[in-house]
Amino acid sequence: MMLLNATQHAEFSEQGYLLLEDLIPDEIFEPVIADIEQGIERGALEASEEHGTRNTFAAEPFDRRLALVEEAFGEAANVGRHVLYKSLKTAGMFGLMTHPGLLDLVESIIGPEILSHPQFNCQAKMPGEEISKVRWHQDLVYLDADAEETPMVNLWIPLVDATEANGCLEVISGSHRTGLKPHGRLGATGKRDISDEDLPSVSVAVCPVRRGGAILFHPRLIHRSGPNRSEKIRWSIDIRYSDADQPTGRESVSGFLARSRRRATEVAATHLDWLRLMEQA
Ligand SMILES: O=C(O)CCC(=O)C(=O)O
Repeated sequence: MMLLNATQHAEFSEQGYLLLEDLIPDEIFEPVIADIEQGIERGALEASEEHGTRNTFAAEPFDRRLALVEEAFGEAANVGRHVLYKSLKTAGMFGLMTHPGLLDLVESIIGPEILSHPQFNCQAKMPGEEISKVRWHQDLVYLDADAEETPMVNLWIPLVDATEANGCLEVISGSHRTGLKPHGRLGATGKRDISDEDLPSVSVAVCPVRRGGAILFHPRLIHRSGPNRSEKIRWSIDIRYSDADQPTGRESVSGFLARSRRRATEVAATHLDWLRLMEQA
């Protein structure tokens, strides 16, 4: 079992995050990336047919393809709709969410009754961005207030190397101990942000992380991601886990039981169980 050691526990309590390298093997990423490629293929095929071509840019590399497809067919074609944000409910994604190496770490923070939380995202941060679209925020504000005390932990997982140049995560170390801040709403995007005067005056940690690594962080940690000034897409997945016996703050959407001692027979075995729960919710 890969548990956090005492030093990592102390660091997590103090800083509100941990940068972990070499946590997720390639064989876990490959099916996720294959699922994303398949979703892009579907979207690109639909868009290309409308444009009278059948070019889906299939030979392009993963970290360029969606950008090229959007350039060809326009953002309005929404080619990424089958994979972005909460669309990726696939076997590959389920394999990542239930990777024992991740669940062991999660268990050492929130205990053995683990719900894969309904709030998750697959994000493509597009190249050539001058201003980041993800500003300072705390993830907990996106959940109903009844989840404020629910033991919960977040994981941010890059599918490509995340660097300062392509907009890796930035965090305010220790900010999870400074309370929930007021958040405004950013125009029509639905995204929330904290204004500069409400930010604690502590230093910002820029957190580059190579593919295979992840950032484990507290749901109250103030974080953002920088602009993507590179020429490639910064793909990432963010997921959360919460104590399965406590409110998720998203009662209308279902997560799935990822590990449990008390309710072992209810643990989701495949992504089909997850889909079934989503339909029932
Ligand atoms: O992926 C990003 O750019 C930002 C992710 C984020 O803010 C989150 O995981 O809450």
